Amino acid sequence: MHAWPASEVPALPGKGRDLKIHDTATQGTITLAPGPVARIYVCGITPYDATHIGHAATYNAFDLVQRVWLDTKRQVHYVQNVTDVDDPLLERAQRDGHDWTELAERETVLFREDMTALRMLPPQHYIGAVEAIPGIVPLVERLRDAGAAYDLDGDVYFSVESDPHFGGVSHLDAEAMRLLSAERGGDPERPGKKNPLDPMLWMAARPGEPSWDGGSLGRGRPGWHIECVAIALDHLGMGFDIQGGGSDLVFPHHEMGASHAQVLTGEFPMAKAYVHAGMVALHGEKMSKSRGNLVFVSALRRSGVDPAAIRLALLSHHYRADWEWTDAVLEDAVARLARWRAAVSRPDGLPADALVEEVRAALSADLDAPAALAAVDRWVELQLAGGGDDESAPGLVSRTVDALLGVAL
Ligand code: 5CA
Ligand code: ZN
Repeated sequence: MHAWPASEVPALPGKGRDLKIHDTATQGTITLAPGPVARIYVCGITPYDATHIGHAATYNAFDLVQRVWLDTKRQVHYVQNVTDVDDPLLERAQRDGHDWTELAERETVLFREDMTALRMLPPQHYIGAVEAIPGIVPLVERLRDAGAAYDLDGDVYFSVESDPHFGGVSHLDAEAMRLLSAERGGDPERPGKKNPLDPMLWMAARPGEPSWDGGSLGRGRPGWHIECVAIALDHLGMGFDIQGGGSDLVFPHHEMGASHAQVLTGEFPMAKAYVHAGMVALHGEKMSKSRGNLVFVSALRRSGVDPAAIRLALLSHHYRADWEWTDAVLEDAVARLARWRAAVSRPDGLPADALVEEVRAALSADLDAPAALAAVDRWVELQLAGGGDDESAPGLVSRTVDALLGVAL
């Protein structure tokens, strides 16, 4: 699949700092010092509805990661998937009488437009589950041949007991895992499984559902976790820097994915850091396609909201916080954007070298975007109150805000 166009990232004077980031697996903050090419995998959308503010907030967090790395003069190798075949997509298409491929294609097009408008940097590899199937099948065969997967009425399950590190991403107890598994696509109640938590790797073809040639597995379609593992290993290899997604992916998705990869390769860990964004709520509940309490990025754009204001609204919350979308959040962002634009449109201003370092310091410390905004706010207030005579300052502030925060002033 093709991704979306990249907006240019201005180079800043000097060099940024290495990223310190909270890692779910070690339950602490670690300093990542990637080589010249930093590697990141971020779980993509299941395209059965438009991009909502919750999605955008999660992708914003990982966009900041890349901007921090680029500022350290590294290259970034970024991979993202599209879960373009899965139960929720098929169910939605069936419910609405649409062709599932057309639904997936339409929503993926819209997602690309939203990401472009929000100035999110595109992945180098943007891979659909369907196009990944030829790479998934041999992985499932290998797991089965190694005794880490088993057949149940034609479906193939991964045995969580085959990974000595299983549980090391989420640190949940068995009961919590069972509940989350049932809630998030698993089938802990299915009789015949070796362990109720075992996730499906390959689902045998069901009548009326799409299916693909699975070689020795028979016709069917891939499970959700192995999809991301196959794409990540194919394009990044083991030991990449960050596996990213929202906190609703900690279990089972990222736990299972790590186990699949570790059993397949015999290496540990799959990713140096497992990074999770908090959940955005609307009217007191997590914004979710299944609940339908959504604010769409595309709807805001259509109603005339500047995407830069949406981006500032996302940035005004720490990525790890759970937060609530309200009209006031957006109004504050619109007002902030206007102030910032007024401040940088003056011909000269207060020297801004210290501000560049403050923004760098804030973002490298576990992506503290609210602290970065506060630093810019301070410069802006002084600038609007009178400013100085440094002709290069307004341009430097614009470039800093663009390069590190993805906001075009
Ligand atoms: N296709 C899978 C990942 S492989 C998936 O979870 N798709 S999704 O469309 O449901 O979500 C896409 C991304 O948005 C995931 O990282 C998910 O954790 C994140 N996300 C979903 N809802 C919210 C929310 N309310 N707030 C923050 N992030 C969210
Ligand atoms: Zn994923």
